[in-house]
Amino acid sequence: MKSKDYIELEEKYGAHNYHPLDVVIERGEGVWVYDVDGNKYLDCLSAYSALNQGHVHPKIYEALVEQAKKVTLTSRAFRNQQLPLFYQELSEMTGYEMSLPMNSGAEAVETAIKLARKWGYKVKNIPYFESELIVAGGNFHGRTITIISFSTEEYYKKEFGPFTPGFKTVNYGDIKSLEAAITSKTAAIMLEPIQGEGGVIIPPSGYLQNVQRICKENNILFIADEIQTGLGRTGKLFACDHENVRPDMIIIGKALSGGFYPVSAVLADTEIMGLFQPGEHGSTFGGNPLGAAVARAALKVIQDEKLIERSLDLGNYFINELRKINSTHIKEIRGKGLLIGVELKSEAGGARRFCEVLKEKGILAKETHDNVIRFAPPLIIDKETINWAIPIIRETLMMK
Ligand code: IF1
Repeated sequence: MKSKDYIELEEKYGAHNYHPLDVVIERGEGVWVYDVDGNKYLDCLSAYSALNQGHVHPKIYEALVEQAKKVTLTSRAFRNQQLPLFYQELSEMTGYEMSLPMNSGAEAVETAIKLARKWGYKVKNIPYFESELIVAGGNFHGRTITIISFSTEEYYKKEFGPFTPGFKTVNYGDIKSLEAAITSKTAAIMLEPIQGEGGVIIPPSGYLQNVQRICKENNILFIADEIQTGLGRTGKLFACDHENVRPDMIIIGKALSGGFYPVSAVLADTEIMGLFQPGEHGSTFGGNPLGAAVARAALKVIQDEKLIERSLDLGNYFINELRKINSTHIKEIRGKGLLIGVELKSEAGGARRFCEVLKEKGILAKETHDNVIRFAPPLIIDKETINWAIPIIRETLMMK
């Protein structure tokens, strides 16, 4: 079967909730993927940062296979051998005393919201059912009903109400707007330290520090959604580390399993995480031994291969090379580490057409919000490969 046959099948039998580029990937290795017609591409999306360690990393693969031979799922009704080691290693790596494993990012976000609400009632003494959570305009935290309830993107929510109450939106990057939204019932503020889906939006320098300060002054929890920005993507373990900020809770997912298997988690200290009581929260698959083994290996790869340092160095290099491209289409290039957005002017005709051409030339990148091309290759990428990609990106951005 050729690409077009697979595409036909997919369009016929699958829900049309996506509009993917027409590349049918058969195999991936490191930073490269291969389609069913034998073409080779550089993956500059990394499954939205889930593939920081690259495709089919041999060490993570080995961990997956070894664990799959033994036991894959116990449920949390029983204990398993992998989970305690995962907890310990995650804690040692991140400096948070405890964690709670889930599967998808959205589930971990929901978990953090539940925990923040509980903290609001038990610790802050907010009257029951009156807790408020502050979020930012332009956010992306997932697709569940509660999460889309506080999306500011019409398209994600318009036809899916009624919505979950208890959320207030402030302007991202604007401290005054945050201050104005706080009441005695505010339990938490939840933010992405860089908005990925929003178009690689980096808040003004000092913003995260100010958020942290205001949270402390007002007895509010600071929750950072680092599902996309965490685990080395921006050149630090967490994007909050760029401002030396330590949120009360951090949510991670995506690269936590190096793309093999959905594993997400909420990180917090005992004082907060300790509030959950048996039976109040859970998941059939969350914390399963296969996922835990995969995540342990994925974290080890980040450390052993110094992917955080790589991301910082090569990210700087990549951005500088992109900045040398003298295309009239470019409005702004921004990024941290290997999370890079090239924003095009509105008259450029949309980012999608450039992504289509990049694909033809062997680079997979995805537009976000009409006018931004996101470049976020696996963190294992090397300078040579960036040097290969730059002329292609230049050529593409120079087209009429
Ligand atoms: C899709 C976007 C990226 C996330 C942050 C939570 C989640 C995500 C900061 C939810 C997920 C995804 C989902 C994916 C595309 C992708 C995405 F364009 F949609 F917004 F990365 F930029 N917090 N992001 O970025 O995690 O439940 O999906 O595991 O196709 O919806 P999830």
